[in-house]
Amino acid sequence: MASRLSGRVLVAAAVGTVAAGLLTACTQSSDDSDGGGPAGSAGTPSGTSSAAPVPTKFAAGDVRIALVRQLSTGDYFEQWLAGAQAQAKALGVQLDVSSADNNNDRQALNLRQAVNNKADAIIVDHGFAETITPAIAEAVAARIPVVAFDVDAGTNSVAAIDQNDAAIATQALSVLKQDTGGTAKVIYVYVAGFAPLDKRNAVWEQFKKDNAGIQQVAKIGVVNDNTAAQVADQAKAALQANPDVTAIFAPYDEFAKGATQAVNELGLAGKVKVYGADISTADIAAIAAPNSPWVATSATNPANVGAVAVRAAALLVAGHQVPPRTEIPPALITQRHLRDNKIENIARLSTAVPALTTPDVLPIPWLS
Ligand code: SR1
Repeated sequence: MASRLSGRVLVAAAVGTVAAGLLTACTQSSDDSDGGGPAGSAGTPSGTSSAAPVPTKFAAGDVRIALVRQLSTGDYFEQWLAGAQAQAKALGVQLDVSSADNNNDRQALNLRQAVNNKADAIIVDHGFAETITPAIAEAVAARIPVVAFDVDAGTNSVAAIDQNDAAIATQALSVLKQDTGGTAKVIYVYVAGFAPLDKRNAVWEQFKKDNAGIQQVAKIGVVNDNTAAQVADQAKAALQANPDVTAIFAPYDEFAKGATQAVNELGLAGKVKVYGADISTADIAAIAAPNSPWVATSATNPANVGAVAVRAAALLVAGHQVPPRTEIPPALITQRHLRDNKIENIARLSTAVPALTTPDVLPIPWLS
């Protein structure tokens, strides 16, 4: 099984990359002609050899992009921000970051503030549709280019960027099915309202319909500053109430960390396996640890996704067209693959699975 799964890691990622590259339809671009005009080779930022002239506004270091976040704690969100900041630095743009710490009203307020401050572009990172869509509509009405990551923007007038959440759930569940033979009592970790989790949930609902032997015996979940620890408590209670459980589907790494902790603390690692989503260096350590119950995860590289979002915003500022929807494909990462290849951190994983890095998705023509 090990080599078959290793092969699938690469195949799944490669297919998704092609899909992302096939997007051709285009959406809004900025009306700001300052951003689109070339500056000539004198404006080339240091460290780059420009294939295209650097737009004037970028050469002048005059571009401000607001990043309006719903959440910021946890490995995923920290890595995503690091990738966004590195890309912003490479482009010479100022990235103004706000986080609402899961306070949805505050996120809408932060977005309105970015509009009032006349940001050159706004990236909305997660958010609940009910609170964020009116504020996004105001940004669009103010003719500010908007990039919407992992959020239902309620309009086609933004550039949407997502991970392929259906593939994330499908890849993790394919291993669950393989390991259990399609018959298992399962604890499911889910919180409604987060667009990526809702999309993964749709796959789980269909998976249960398609696999009569899969029985969800408990649904748990919380998203806050202490997600992993609180999911661990919930998972422990659910495992104790359902001693015949053999699998936990936890499609967010904070969920999977909590589920893993619960299984370990109850001494059930030989019996209950965890199927997750996302990846980080800490997650790799948790998955590859001796006797770890966390056996598979499906993930993109969050830093890469953050970089793609900033490139989308920069392209719009420069007057380039960006596809209305860009989907970043995930790769399936198994415990066996990590152990066999002695992968201990994200850097090694990125080398082993090159498709996790997608410089070809929304490339910047003036940046080599
Ligand atoms: C609470 S939403 C968490 C998810 O957002 C990103 O899409 C990550 O993949 C994470 O699983």
